[in-house]
Amino acid sequence: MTYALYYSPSTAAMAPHMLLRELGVEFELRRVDTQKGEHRNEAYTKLNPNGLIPAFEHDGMILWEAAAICTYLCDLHPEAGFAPDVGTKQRGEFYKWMIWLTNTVQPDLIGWFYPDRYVPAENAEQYKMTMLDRLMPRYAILDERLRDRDWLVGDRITAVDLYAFMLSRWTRNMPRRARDLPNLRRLLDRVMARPATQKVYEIEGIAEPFF
Ligand SMILES: N[C@@H](CCC(=O)N[C@@H](CS)C(=O)NCC(=O)O)C(=O)O
Repeated sequence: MTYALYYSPSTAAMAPHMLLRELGVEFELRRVDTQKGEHRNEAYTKLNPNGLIPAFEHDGMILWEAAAICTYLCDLHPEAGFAPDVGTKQRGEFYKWMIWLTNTVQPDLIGWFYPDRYVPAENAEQYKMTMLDRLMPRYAILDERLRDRDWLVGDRITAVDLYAFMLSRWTRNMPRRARDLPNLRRLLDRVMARPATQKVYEIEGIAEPFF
């Protein structure tokens, strides 16, 4: 079995990277230099035709979409418990949170980071503020969910917590941040303290602020 993760530091590759380290499996890390535009070159777009990071290879089979990669890895390593068992109610909740994070929270984050892809330059600042106004109630939903629990699904860490951590840290330089919400902050601290997370930060060379 060979796994390879195509990544660039501090991107959507982070949750799959964290999960691979949590699982303790062998994998190759292949850096794509986005500064040089390598994510748009012919070799990379053969792997991910969207020209986006990450991509993942498993014995010649290619996946893209960070949430799909995470869920697939959970399925390949059920013994590690990073997703509840298939067919359980908790698995249903796992899908709910994972899909909501990737199709509701993540697009608004992309809108914040790349307003020029959606509106003319003169409207960019206003568009970013609209994204921020949409994002913060979504982080409040996570915060409320965590009011009386340690993890988003069940009673142990799952891939959904890693994904929520990744998307929360994308707010670290915004005027309002996920870490300002106290229950969510506890989750971020808990995930940050894990050896797998520390290793990812070390290897990706991520400096403060951490989230
Ligand atoms: N929905 C995709 C989004 C991936 C994505 O937006 N990747 C960003 C980095 S965080 C990227 O490659 N950006 C380069 C670009 O847009 O040119 C996923 O979750 O895998």
